[in-house]
Amino acid sequence: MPTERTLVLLKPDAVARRLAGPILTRFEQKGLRIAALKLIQVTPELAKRHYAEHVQKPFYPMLESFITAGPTVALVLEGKSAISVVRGMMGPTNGRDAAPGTIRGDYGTSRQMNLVHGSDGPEAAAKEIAIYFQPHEVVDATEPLAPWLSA
Ligand code: YYY
Ligand code: MG
Repeated sequence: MPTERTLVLLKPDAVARRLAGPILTRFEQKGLRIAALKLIQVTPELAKRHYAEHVQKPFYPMLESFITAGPTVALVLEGKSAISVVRGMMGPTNGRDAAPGTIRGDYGTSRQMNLVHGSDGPEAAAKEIAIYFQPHEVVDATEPLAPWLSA
């Protein structure tokens, strides 16, 4: 059960709908630690780096318009199995398929405007954290309560 870091985005729909706080609260309540956090404007160039695997797909132009449409909160979350824990809390891509209790299931019915991004594996997490954050922006911390959160 390794301690992992994952790149999470609270996408422009989450920020515009004033859901950044409630979604962040869910991750904190789960016991994940915020290791980095900032509000950014995603540029088309940044979107192409982040979504490199999707750039050639038919839906990419719409995805780029959406992700650059307004401010996004970028964060690094840390915890035991943080990558899969976050993916589980997000739910599947399409809000219509996402079960109640997941973020996408509770807050939306869209496939594109699905509120949140989370890295889908260790390689993606390393790549995506490096796209959004300089090494010094990701803050180490020793947490006295760690054993109570994830022993
Ligand atoms: O990892 P996840 O966000 O759940 O889905 P991906 O398959 O990586 O797609 C990235 C992003 O692209 C997705 O969150 C919505 C959007 N998208 C889309 O607009 N239309 C599709 N047919 C597939 C994905
Ligand atoms: Mg993905």
